[in-house]
Amino acid sequence: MWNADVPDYPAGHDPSYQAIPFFIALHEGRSYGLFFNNTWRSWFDMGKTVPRRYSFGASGGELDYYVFTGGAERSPARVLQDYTALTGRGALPPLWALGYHQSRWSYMSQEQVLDVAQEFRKRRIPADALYLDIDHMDGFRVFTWNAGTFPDPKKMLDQLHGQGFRAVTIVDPGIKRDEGFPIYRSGRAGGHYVRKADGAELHEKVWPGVCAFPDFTSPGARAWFGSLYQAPLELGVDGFWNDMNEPGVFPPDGFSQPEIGLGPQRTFPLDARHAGDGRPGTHEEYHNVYGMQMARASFEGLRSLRPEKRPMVLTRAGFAGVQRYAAVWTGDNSPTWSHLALTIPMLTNLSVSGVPFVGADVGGFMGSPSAELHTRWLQAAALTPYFRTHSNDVSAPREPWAFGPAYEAINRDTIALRYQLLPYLYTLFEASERTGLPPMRPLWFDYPGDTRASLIDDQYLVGGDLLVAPVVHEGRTSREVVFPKGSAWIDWSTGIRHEGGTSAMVAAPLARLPLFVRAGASLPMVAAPVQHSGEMKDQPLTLLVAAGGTGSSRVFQDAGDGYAYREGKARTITATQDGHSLRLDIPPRRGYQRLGAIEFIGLAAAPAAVRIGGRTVHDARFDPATRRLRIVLADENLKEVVLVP
Ligand code: NBV
Repeated sequence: MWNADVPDYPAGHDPSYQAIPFFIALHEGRSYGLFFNNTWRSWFDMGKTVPRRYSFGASGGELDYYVFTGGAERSPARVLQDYTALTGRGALPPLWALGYHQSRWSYMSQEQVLDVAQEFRKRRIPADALYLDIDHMDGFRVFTWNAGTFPDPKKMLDQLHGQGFRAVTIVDPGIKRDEGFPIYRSGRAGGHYVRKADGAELHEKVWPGVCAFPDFTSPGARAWFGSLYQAPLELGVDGFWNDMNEPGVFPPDGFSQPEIGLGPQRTFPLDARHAGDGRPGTHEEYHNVYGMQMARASFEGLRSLRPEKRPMVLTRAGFAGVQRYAAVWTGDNSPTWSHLALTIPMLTNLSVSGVPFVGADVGGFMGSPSAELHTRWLQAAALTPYFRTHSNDVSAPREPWAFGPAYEAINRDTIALRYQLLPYLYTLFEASERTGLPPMRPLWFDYPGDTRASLIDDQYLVGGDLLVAPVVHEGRTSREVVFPKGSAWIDWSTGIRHEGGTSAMVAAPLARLPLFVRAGASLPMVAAPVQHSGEMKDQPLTLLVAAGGTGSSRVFQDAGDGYAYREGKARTITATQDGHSLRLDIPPRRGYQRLGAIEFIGLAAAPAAVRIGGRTVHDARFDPATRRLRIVLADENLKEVVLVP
């Protein structure tokens, strides 16, 4: 457990960008969890040295650990609820943060950024955010702009906002040691930098050249760094991206790729000094929390500078509890099929480590994916919590249209699927804030008793109601899907029902992401095409009801940003299915999207009649090809829909 900058990491490589010394055990359907509350370099030997025995330890600190028994249920969900009650839960992100995000290292000028934005709108491909990587800065000095290439950031940001885009800028921890740089001087004057063992300011090389580094384990340094967000906020920047915060540094005699690659990681000297929030200590003790404390400085700065909006912070490094401050992405992955496959276990493992808002760079960061790999990757990522395409400085363009018209059409549909299901994802994030349960889950998390399903790592669940089985191998047009025991699953595209405990080969032509809805579930969707999340509020909701099961589902609605929902300015619709009836509890509207339609899927045939409140509905439409029955609602005054077989 040692936060490390590991570009191009092979599968199974250890250590990685984040150290979260927590695991969930599962044995014969029963779970417990163990959290080793130790920030030093720690290790876990899971039956490697002595089979059937595990051990753990650290290079320093105390043997302080928590065991979560899982309560009476002994379930993974209960373990995670208890773990996140201790280490914190992810706050509900602003709605736009759950949309599609497009990034690259770097969009080099303000014209280029605006061109990309315009291209999205012209081609009617939905997107919510564009990212500005390190080249937007003046000589990589944080919180500055390159006056040559971004002469008028305010104007650019206004134009982006006018088209419904948000902008996210990168903020690295290294601050250029430059007497002419006011931020460097103000950090030094405040005594906010990490010091060497001999007390002198610590200097290491990163992008800007020689840098000093804020000591994020000091409350004063965090407050100071947090206050620096005022300038970009005033210009209109919407979100922020903390990179290189393991911390990763370059070799003293210049940057060379192999040396920041795998192997012993370049970071601060282990005897560098940190304030440790009142408990001073060495870098060896605080290395693993440096990144999380940076994300905290960013999050808390944004909370106090702009209290009416929810912060959007993305971080690369983190520790147990990072979920309180930021979304997490899995760093510099590669454009290979094995890296695509790896995203599922990586993201589900982060999720069950308490971090709900997670994603991997779509297409692989380290180079250029083939058109097919990119298309499949976009599909696999479309329902992951954080959905961003990003690539390095030498890779070919990777906007959704970059691979030609045939792929563009598929990519558009993939991103549109994300937007259709955004109300469902949003509902899951609201629940996650209260319960700690992640939107993205490995199958064993919800089905701990199903031994076969619990071994699957190329499928994932989104909440309890969606099962996603992406194609992660080249050239495939079908794949096997394992359906967890205890639920039946309705194929999103065909309406075909699969019983739990079975598996099936399903068709997966290039244009299709195999997707299944749990019978009994009711999912909120926006059926009409939107260009960004801001357009959703004007569209009615469609409730997608997977027939032939029982269950109760929620739909959470609020303003999409801000904190009024915590004072009750929100509404929750409940839909309960049992047998052939769907009961609805729809509180009065107060300006949220209205429920405009109900769509049943998984019906074997058209029902003989559809009744709402005892009256027969005459314009319900059944499509035998998809087995969907669509009922358009005149208003929200309904309590029950009955399908007469
Ligand atoms: O800022 C440049 C990149 C960034 O695009 C990437 O997402 C980070 O993971 N950054 C790493 C630093 C350069 C790595 C070679």
